[in-house]
Amino acid sequence: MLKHSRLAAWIDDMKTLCQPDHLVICDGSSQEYDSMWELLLAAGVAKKLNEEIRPNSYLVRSDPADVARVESRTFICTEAEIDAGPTNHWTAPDEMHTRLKGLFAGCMRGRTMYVIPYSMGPVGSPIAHIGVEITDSPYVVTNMHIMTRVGQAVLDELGTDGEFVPCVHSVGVPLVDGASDVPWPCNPENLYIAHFPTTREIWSFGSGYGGNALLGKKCFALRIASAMARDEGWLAEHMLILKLTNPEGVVHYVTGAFPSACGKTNLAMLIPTIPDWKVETVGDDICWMKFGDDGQLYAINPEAGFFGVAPGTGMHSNANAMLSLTKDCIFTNVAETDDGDVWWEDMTKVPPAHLIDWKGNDWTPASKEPAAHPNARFTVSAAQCPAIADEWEDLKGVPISAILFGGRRATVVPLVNEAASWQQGTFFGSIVSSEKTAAAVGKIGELRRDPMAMLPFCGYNMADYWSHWMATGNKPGVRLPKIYYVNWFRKDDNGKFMWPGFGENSRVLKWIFERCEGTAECIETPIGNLPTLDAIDFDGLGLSDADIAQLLRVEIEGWLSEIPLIEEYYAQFGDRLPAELTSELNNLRDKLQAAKSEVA
Ligand code: O2Y
Ligand code: MN
Repeated sequence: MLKHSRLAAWIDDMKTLCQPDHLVICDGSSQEYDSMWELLLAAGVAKKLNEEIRPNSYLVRSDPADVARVESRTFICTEAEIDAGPTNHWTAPDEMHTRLKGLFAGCMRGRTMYVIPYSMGPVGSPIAHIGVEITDSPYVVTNMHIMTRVGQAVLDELGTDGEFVPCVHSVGVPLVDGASDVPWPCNPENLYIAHFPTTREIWSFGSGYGGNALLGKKCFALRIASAMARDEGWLAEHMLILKLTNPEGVVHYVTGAFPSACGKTNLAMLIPTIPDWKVETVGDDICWMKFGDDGQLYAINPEAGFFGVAPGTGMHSNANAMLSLTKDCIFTNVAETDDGDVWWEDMTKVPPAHLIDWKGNDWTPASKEPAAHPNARFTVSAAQCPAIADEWEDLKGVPISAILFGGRRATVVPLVNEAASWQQGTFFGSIVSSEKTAAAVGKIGELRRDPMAMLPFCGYNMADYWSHWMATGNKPGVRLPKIYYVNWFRKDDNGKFMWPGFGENSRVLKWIFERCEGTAECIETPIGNLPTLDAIDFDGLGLSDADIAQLLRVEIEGWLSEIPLIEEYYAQFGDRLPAELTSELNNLRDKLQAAKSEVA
């Protein structure tokens, strides 16, 4: 018996609409988790991996038409189109509700409706929020068990009238008149991932994959939460959270926003190459920050697990991720080895001689297609990460000293620069750009602007979101984090990466740490504060003085040629663009021109 009458009424309404054969209120137990796998094994979509090698772990193969988030079918439904802004797909709420109600009518016939009460963030944290996902996918239930906190404790926290975000999901394939099921039901022709920021609800139809279906993640923790954060004066960001400890035991917590496939999970779990420095993980993807009584921003990771990209992950690139994956994992769309384990590109230098690929076909190193889908995923509890920080579930969150923005830029953007103010930092965040990736459907390799790495995840007009950042910086009595723009992806004239990245990024983190402590040197430039040439420890990297100068220089011409591109990008936001951004852009132009005439 549910004691929350609004929740009970909503479940009744959804049951009437979707007409499932059965209804289950999920309790988050291990028995429930195991029973979902029994269903998925029987359906032929999952395979239990070799218990000796990878205990209690499963491989799932999705339909090849359902392998990634689909931005073109992701909608922000506000009354006025302008409130969704030019970077989101928009439909009016009434129109979308009508369309969805038509699709959801009877969509769960022949299936079970699972009701998943879940907390984003440790249950009881003042920074956490609660959602309830209704789904007809047992695969979603298993993933939600790992990625969020599910069960009775959440219902207890909700009490009789607590706030929750209602999230409805269906794979969109009713089983009518005893029709037989397929291993991975989905309905890509009728795909909708619809968000209603005003009424704070989410409806998703037609996909069973990742961000489209695990509605606590991108849909709630970013799109809906960003609108909640705007209304309530906090920040919901697409950021990792890491704990950095120096050899003396002093700690700073750092967040970082990077577009998909820029090595965010690797940075969150980095093993420093500099002696006696320690990096520990608080979160790898999403960060919610609220002001504490002391005026500092405190952050939690609203998630309980990692839904990481498998290809590219190996002991060489992210040992902590690999060591997290030894047991109790879900692998989706990776390849299967002959001894019943998993493999993906770059997991090992030498691929196995034979595999079953993500589509279920024989594969050898001579095969033309990759063995794992480029967006293949692992799902694993964050608690299994050897680098997880003790305080990762601290109810009050961790105080943030620095915020990083970064993209994948071959030219212009230096290795690191520090914003001279919160306003300049917000400007840097607004102009982040990166190459397109496999996590989003589209052409791989193209460059796109991805402000604050929130382009696909901002639940309202991006320009209003920037205004919210500006307002956050103007709150009286706050002690704001410093903001940095980093770029691990500079290339030299021969197209070779100039910076080794991975564990060596700790050298940049050290400089940032020391800036927070007030002990590291910098020089003031038109693009903020740059490290002096000897402020970062480059010893042993084999970089020449010219390389270092190149990594840390202000490319005046390059930045000047970016300005019209930024202007053009900003123009789409019309008068919603905060005046502070125009003023930052004008300041940058003036300072670059002054620096240019000085050099000349
Ligand atoms: O393709 C998907 O459904 C997942 S996308 C994703 C998953 C985990 C973390 N980040 C992302 C992303 O696209 O930023
Ligand atoms: Mn992400």
